[in-house]
Amino acid sequence: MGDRITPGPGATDNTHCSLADYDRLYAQSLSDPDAFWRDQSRRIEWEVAPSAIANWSYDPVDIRWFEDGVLNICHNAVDRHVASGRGDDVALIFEPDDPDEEGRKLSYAELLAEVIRMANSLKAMGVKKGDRVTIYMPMIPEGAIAMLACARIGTIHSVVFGGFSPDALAGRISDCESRFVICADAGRRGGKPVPLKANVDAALSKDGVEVDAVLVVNHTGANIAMTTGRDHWYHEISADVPAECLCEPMKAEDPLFILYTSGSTGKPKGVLHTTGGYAVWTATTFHYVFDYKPGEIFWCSADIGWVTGHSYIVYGPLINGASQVIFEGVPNYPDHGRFWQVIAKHRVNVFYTAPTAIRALMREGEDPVKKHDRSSLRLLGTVGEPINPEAWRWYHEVVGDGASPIVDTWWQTETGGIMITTLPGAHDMKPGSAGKPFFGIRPQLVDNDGGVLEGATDGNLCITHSWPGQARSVYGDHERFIQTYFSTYKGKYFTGDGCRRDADDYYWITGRVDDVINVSGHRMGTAEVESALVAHPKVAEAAVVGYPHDIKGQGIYCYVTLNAGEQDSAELVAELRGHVRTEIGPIATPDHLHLTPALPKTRSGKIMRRILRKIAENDYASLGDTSTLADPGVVDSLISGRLNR
Ligand code: 6R9
Repeated sequence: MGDRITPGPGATDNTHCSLADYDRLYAQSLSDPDAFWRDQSRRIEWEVAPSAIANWSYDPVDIRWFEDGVLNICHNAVDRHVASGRGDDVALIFEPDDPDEEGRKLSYAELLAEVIRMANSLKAMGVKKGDRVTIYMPMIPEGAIAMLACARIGTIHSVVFGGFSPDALAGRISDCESRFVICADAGRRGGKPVPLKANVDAALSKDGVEVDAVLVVNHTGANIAMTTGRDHWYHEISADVPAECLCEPMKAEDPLFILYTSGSTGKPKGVLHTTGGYAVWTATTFHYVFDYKPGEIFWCSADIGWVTGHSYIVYGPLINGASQVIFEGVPNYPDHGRFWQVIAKHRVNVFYTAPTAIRALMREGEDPVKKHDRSSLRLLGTVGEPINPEAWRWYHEVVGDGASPIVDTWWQTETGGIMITTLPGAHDMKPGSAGKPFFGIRPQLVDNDGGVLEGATDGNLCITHSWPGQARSVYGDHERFIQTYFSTYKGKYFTGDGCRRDADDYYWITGRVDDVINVSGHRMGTAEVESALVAHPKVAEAAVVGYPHDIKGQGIYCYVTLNAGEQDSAELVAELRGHVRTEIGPIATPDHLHLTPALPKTRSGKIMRRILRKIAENDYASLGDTSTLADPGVVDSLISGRLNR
């Protein structure tokens, strides 16, 4: 059942939610969801308060929350704090990549002025309500400002992670028929430039990818090309825009954003979130899970290119009026103490990061941590992948000096916000377990045939009832939304994760059960990497699997067969790894590339991935039944190939 750790003395004083509160609120959220969510919806300032609360069905799939409510989420994240006299409170504390460079702080009043400036610049470029705008930015305040500006004028943002390649960017621009791009000249990460505008140019040079306008923020002064008529410098176009811009009234179910995420098949899906339910969900989860109190400093080290950045850098914290750090850099530059130095410098109270970062820093020992003052920390959080108990303990004992509770928050791009976690004032923690369902969440474990499993057991994790932050569709392909999430187990949302429930009703996520691998907390479809590989002229066939990796959680293992006449060589291996990197982005770079004369196939020609996974894991004893293989000899040659690398 795992160890049980009770938060230390003082750690749970004065929290928003005790165990008795949790039990009462959770019970109410199940027995009377309308009353519960009507109460929570008051965290939002509505132009028209909703009278309808939950209105959803999983068969057929049609999800609506707060349907007749009207609001603007940017108003809730920015304007309302200024209007209520808190305009001088700090909203964003920008910490640049280079610690010697001066950062900057934006108050809520300054943030409002910046958002208006960006919103009016977008309008000046011809952007209108309902348009899709692609945002490809470094981790600078303008990234969040661009998202808020879109929300303000009712356009749908699609943020693409700055580490994605021009090809990946092009695919995401054309899939949602985005006519506008917001980017920076370049970004900086770990002392190296990231050529964002050059990547945009490369993406837009591809056939069929065309936009009306590109808005370029000058961040580093890089030497870049500007296409006349299409590209606009932000500082120029914004110089003479009006200083006012009304918030567009949005219906609760109007789309807010699209975010592309990898699935088990085909190209990435544009997960669609709408306005009202997402606002209520991010506001409520941020309040309870991070137990935020006015005046505290919050820091989520994610990138705005992932859902964590959307929900817990932009919308959740800002709707709650929080003060937070936006960090451009990486954990190991200029040295392995960088995270802890930032925590000391800005007196961070709540820190939210990924297990992969914790594991990488743990390798460097305690000294880089102990060098910096972490006495401001009150609460630690993790997200993105299962955290191994050893890393959990290091985070708790070394980083948090045993004093700060940890919230291990399980959720997904599709869930919009945190779904399973302990609450700091309510629950004991178990290293490696995310904990308990958040309000309104009904997890269910099922076997492969959909049979419901009760009690302490292992199974496939489904959610049986909708919650306000749930994704509503896949952009432009509702059928794919239904197929992906609601058809495996009819009438239930299937998460794609495996999970164990223990006798204390704690949930332990065991990882993906589909063909999605989780590399450093980033989702990668094996099919995406395979299609990048087979696009190479020398490659005949490819099969990609995940395998356990000390730092990244999972690594990418690629089996590749070459076209007739091509020779296996170290140069070719390097070339193919580089090829995947260029096609998708650095996060997709294969860890192992195994050239093999053949892949193990059934007689019907299906690649037996189960065997490939075992070989990648160096686990040859339990290959299971190989009798259905067309050519069992392939397995021996794969094993000797694995051992030689
Ligand atoms: C927020 C985010 C979602 C997948 C999810 C699961 C894994 C996320 C986790 C976790 C164990 C946690 N995951 N948080 N696994 N414990 N606390 O990461 O969204 O990028 O869509 O990934 O990440 O496998 O299904 P996303």
